[in-house]
Amino acid sequence: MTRTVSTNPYSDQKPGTSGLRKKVPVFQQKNYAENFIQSIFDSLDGFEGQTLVIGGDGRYYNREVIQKAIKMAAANGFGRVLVGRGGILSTPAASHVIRKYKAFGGIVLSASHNPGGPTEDFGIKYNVGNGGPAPEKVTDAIFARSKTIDSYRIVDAPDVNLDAEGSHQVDDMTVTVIDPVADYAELMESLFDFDAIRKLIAGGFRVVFDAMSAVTGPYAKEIIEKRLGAPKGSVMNFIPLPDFGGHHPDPNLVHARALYETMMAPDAPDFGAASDGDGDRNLIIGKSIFVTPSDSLAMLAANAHLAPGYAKGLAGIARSMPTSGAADRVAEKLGIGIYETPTGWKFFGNLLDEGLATICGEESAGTGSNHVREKDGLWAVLLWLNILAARKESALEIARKHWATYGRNYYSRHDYEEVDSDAANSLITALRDKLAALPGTSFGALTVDTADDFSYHDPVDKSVSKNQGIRILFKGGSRVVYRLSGTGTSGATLRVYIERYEPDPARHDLDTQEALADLIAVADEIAEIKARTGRDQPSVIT
Ligand code: VG1
Ligand code: CO
Repeated sequence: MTRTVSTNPYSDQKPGTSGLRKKVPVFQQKNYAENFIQSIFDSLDGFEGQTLVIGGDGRYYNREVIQKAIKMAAANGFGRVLVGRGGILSTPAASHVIRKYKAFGGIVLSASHNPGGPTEDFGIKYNVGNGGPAPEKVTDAIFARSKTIDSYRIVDAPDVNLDAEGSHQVDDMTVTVIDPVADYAELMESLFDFDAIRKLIAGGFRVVFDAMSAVTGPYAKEIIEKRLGAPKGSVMNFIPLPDFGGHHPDPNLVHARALYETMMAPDAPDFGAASDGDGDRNLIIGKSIFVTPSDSLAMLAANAHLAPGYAKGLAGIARSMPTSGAADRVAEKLGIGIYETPTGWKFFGNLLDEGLATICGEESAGTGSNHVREKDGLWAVLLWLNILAARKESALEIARKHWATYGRNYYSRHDYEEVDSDAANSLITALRDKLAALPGTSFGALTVDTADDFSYHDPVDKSVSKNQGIRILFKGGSRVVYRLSGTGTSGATLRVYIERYEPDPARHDLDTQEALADLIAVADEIAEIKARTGRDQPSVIT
């Protein structure tokens, strides 16, 4: 029985870089989740009788919102819901399930790398029929609707048992609880040479994977231990916990410190990796070498043809604007297209759908390809393993040779978290005001060549996205980029991206922060970061 419930709108349901993210108590306000879900449905057309995929990263409040979403989907006229067992679907697995079963779209419940728990973060994002995050015109419509919504629809029905596979009837709609791993694992087997990786591992190559008590645990257990034969224990922290064990499921050098130290020890395993809360990011650490995500994108693109799924070569490479230019050099050598998009995976969808790009990546440890329409953490790990198995060289050797061929893009991101929002906004405004005057100005040995606020013109649908990050490019190719995060939930996070290109192989073994020291100082001088934020140093350096 469908009920129409009257409600009052909230003014703060604007989706950010990747869906709506708020603290759990915000989501627990009366009708808060319902309003947003109904706003999604109200912004879509033609889903009557169609399939909706629902799943999440297992964080606190996941199960409650899944039950609401199922009952609301039934009341709004969907014909079928596919939901992962236990309410689990990693972001890339959800993308694959949407595509494979030709669903109308999907609701993915996640706040990705943000911590989870009763007072931590929760999130809802909507993915469209190609399996990718809703484009801006859809998220704008959802936000507009959320500001005027006055009722939502829901059926009165008992909760669905999410813990056993099988089908149930909820009013006129069928709900099927599916194995969250099976379809995804099969897709991975179709892309990579599992035999070669199995042989590598059987020969004593040691892999460790840290699932960070988040969603990739069940996927990595099945694929890395069961199908590829890595010994039990190779996958660490493999049970998804509602609070991620109290940690940030953010695979970077701060939150995955233990893995980093393991990989730098004299008796280190050969290959270490980690993924984030919802399984779409990756951290790659070879024995004695951390591979920056920007370099990883370039190295994967340069070697992808060694994996069966990419044997025919790549159509093009796409990277977000703040991501280093390392991939550009690979694209140039391969004679293929290179695309520069704003931050956030939603901008890659058109390029992938049109066949313009095959591999995409972001400096924030997201890499993926046209196999789904999301970034994919385990995919990146498996492509690395496939390349290691094919080249029979270590990650360190592969990186060294890559730099010798293409030069090295020293790269680092400095994050200033939970900065006062007004201070952060006025820092950006002041920077914007300075842009026109900067070209030609010198700071020590560095002279500004161009300075702008990045605008993206989508080559496929011709949409324009403005104000996507302040870029300051120096003569010689170094650059600094500033932008405010669109995924945080308290205060503002200022991200500063710093890059310098070094062609000389004799200078490829420098410490990254030292190699970038002059640029880091200039980045502060131009934006007055210390003075305006009151911070002496960044909260996180990656
Ligand atoms: C961050 C990253 C961005 C990524 C986004 C979502 O966004 O910088 O590259 O696409 O998170 O990733 P922002 O706006 O905070 O810089 V995830 O793994 O949170 O879905
Ligand atoms: Co994520």
